[in-house]
Amino acid sequence: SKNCSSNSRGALIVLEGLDRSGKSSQSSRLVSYLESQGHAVELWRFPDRNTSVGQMISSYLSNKSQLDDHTIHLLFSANRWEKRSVMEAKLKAGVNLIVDRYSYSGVAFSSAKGLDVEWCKAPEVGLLAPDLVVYLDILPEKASERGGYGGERYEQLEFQKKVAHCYEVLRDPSWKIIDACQPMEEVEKQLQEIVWDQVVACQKGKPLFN
Ligand code: DGP
Ligand code: NA
Ligand code: NA
Repeated sequence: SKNCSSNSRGALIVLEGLDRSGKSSQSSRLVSYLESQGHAVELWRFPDRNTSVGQMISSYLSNKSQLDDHTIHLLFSANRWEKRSVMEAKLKAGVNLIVDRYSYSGVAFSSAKGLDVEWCKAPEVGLLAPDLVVYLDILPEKASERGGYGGERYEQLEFQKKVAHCYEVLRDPSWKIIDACQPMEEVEKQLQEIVWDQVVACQKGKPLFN
């Protein structure tokens, strides 16, 4: 890896995917696995609905409030910014962070509404760069069959199709793609293999910024 320093730090690992792609259960299984292997690790998710910004987001997602598309976009971004310094401190202290959604959700979901992609990316500049992005790949039709959506604002097939397209545009060759239609245990195993390499690499000390 580039610029190895002597300090070891945690890895910033992001899981992305459509609603009901399995990110939440896979990220918690992954955390249990890494813990069982003796790694310092924490499960994080965005949006983090516990902060006051997060409560505004939660109210918007459950259709209890209406907000302009740009406004909610900036709130999602602010919700990541308000956690940035804590994340940085954890990583520097050697804690691996498994993060359920990050900036890519921000860009994919807002550009799916028709907002300009470059405008959507701008407020994300300066957040910590992930060491690894894993995309849980599922067709929107398959995801919608999984026990139905929970009824939040974005959980609609036609919209999720647009989000899937936006993720395809955002994807770069460094992303690891896992077929999320496989049995849960298979997805879990592949995720463990991909992440294991990354955790070991980061403990050799890759820099936190691009
Ligand atoms: P979740 O708690 O992971 O189910 O996410 C809630 C919903 O919000 C889900 O439909 C994805 C969407 N979402 C997550 N992050 C962002 C973001 O940064 N911007 C926008 N517009 N939507 C997001
Ligand atoms: Na959801
Ligand atoms: Na989730």
